[in-house]
Amino acid sequence: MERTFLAIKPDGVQRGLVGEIIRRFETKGFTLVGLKFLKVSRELAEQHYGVHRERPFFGSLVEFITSSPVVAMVWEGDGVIASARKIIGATNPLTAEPGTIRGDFGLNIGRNLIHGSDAPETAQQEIALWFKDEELVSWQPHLTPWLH
Ligand code: 3AN
Repeated sequence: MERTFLAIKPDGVQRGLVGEIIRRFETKGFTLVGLKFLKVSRELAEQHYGVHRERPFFGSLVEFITSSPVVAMVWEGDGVIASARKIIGATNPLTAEPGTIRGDFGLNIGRNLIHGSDAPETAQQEIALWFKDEELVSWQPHLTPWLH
């Protein structure tokens, strides 16, 4: 079953949107398999955002993500990687569609509330970077078989 890594960034936590954001993935029907609340170290931030190392905003991105706690999560379900990206919305909240998390709550590209893995390879890398195997819980909700 496909898994993706999602993180509610410091702005999402500070604005009291943790419940609202988690609710969107829960009510969609995806399965939560990992969850933790942590202050991100500089080392973890630099590894997570490694692909952006040469971008002009890399320094401020690392400053921001390490500035206050985040909620790190792993969600599971068929097609969850692409679907979560749709639920999250475009990188720039000002152009993100209404109905998406960023479209509904975001104002600023540097404060866009949530991170979601963009492809199967990055999802695997990010899950391994943020979670130990024993922190992930494989389980099946006892609901109708078609709900995943
Ligand atoms: P996404 O999070 O939608 O996958 P990426 O991977 O292009 O977007 O960018 C990673 C993060 O870098 C974004 N979530 C955003 O916080 C930040 N970012 C991207 N572009 C800019 C920019 N032009 N100025 C400031 N921050 C940016």
